[in-house]
Amino acid sequence: MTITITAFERSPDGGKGLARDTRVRWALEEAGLPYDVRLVSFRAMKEPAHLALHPFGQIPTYEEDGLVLFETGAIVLYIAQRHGGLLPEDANARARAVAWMFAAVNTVEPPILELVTARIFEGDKPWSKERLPLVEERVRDRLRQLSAHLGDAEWLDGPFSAGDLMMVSVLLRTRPSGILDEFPTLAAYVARGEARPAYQRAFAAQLAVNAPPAHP
Ligand SMILES: N[C@@H](CCC(=O)N[C@@H](CS)C(=O)NCC(=O)O)C(=O)O
Repeated sequence: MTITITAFERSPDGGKGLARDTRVRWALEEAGLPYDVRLVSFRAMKEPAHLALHPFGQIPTYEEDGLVLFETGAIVLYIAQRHGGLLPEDANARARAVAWMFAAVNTVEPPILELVTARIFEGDKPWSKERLPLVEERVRDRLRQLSAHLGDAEWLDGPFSAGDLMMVSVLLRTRPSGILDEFPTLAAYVARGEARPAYQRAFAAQLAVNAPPAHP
């Protein structure tokens, strides 16, 4: 079995681990699966060879013995369903972990993506100063709710699961804005995720691509 994922040839975040290949790398590391990485340029992502793997011309993709997947939620779920450690055995607990995966990408990530757009791509627009506080407040609303739910718990629902993997990955994207640190409960939750050896390996692997050590 050979697993190949795609990742940015050079991530715009310069190696902060915010590009979405990191969450797939993390899942593969949690599952103990070796994988290859094919790096793609922004131009190559929009060319037919890559569009055949990913209809929206994005990264990451996942290839394994004739199977091609895109969408990180689907990729992480596929890995989690086939290998131990990322989903509970109990059927109800498993369904709840999957619900948290969807919550991460479908409820929490959208306002965070708006924030990234507002800060990075719309920062030079004349209306940006007025819009940004509105977008930030939408992110805070979600983070307040999530923080209240998490409370003193270590993870979202019992032991660490793919739901936490996706949620931590999504929350990491609020760090550059400073908003994550406004929520100490969530900042500590994210730090617990980052402290996992599998995350550390995933982070180091993407860093080696995006900020390779300088040679003397
Ligand atoms: N919903 C998709 C989003 C994929 C996505 O936005 N990928 C970004 C990198 S993190 C990308 O390829 N951006 C370049 C582009 O859209 O041209 C997923 O979770 O896989």
